[in-house]
Amino acid sequence: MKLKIGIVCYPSVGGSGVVATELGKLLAEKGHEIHFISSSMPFRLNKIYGNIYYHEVSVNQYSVFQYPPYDLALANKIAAVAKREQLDVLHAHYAVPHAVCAVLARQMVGGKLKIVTTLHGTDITILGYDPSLSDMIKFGIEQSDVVTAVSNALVRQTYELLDVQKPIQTVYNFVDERVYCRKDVSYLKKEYGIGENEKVIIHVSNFRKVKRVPDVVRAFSLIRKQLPAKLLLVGDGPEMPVVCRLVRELGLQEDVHFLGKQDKLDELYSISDVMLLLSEKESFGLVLLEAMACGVPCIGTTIGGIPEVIEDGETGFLCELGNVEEIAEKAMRILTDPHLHMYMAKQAVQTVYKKFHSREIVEQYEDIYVSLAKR
Ligand code: GMT
Repeated sequence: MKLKIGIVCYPSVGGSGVVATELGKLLAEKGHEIHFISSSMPFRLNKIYGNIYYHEVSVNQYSVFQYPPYDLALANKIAAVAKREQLDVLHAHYAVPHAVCAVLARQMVGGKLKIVTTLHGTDITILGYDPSLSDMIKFGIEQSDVVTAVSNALVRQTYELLDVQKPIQTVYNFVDERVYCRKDVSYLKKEYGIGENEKVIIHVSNFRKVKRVPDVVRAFSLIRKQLPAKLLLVGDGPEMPVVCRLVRELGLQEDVHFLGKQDKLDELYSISDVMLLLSEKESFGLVLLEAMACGVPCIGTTIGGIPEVIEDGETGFLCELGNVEEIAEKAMRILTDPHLHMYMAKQAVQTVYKKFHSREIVEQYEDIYVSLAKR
């Protein structure tokens, strides 16, 4: 059954936008017609597809409004696209504002639009604590036809925090295995001035406080004292000044590369030996999956959905939040034992294929859409 599917997402760099865009692309490859509705072109929509359409939400600035009415413009756009294109389903990534705007749009088109909402994390783990938004988030969830979350941990947190009655189904994130696989790009090490015998540790995030990037630097500092290594910090965000200062204080300027936002992450993972994601909140940790697909063992905290992605002792290690000694010790185990490294690298790739295969995840979403379209 070929469907017309609307996808509403945040287009900028960030896991939820990446997952939404990759999902749209794979659904289009399976013959569905995809309509992205967003404030700008999703950044991963980097190729032309005959059956992918993009509808931009533009907000006019009127002097009578103190704030531009983005949510209303989005609801209006969803309604217009749903009506004109006869969408079978609308998939909202994030409860606020997207699911709520979808509910409003459904009313505008006469109540027929089917809504799937995917919770990605921040909408629950941060905004869910905000009393000015929590009732609205709950409303968006309860009014959706089907709700999914990207990990079991996020499902549990949503029930605990918002006291919702709606069933929430876990659908894990995925990566495009054709893109995320280990490449022979060893020349890149030379380009970054990294010696043959130096180990490479990588961290990728948006440098928000919850990502605890200073812990990454502190753990690296302990590793660096024991063997020659470089740290690749990929991404940018509000914590960057704090991180730069810490790198200077620890005298690590020569050994830490600040790469900023990067597109070819698969190539950076391909020269990396260990990935660190030491967050205090993380519903899934898409970058872990990306790294694992490229054969990189991962070390993460026992937080949120991370233990569902990293299998402790198999595809990497789990560590207590903030325990940089433990993190460095576990990283050293991987970096100094080639057999363990090889075993974990292999297990990491296998886990991506067994537990998070894009084909199966996309099918799970398709089953949801089809059952709704038939209702
Ligand atoms: O991690 C972020 O700050 C970005 C955020 C987003 O909205 O893209 O990521 C969330 O969604 C990703 C995709 O499902 C997950 O992999 C991230 O774990 C999740 N972030 C948090 O829970 C903090």
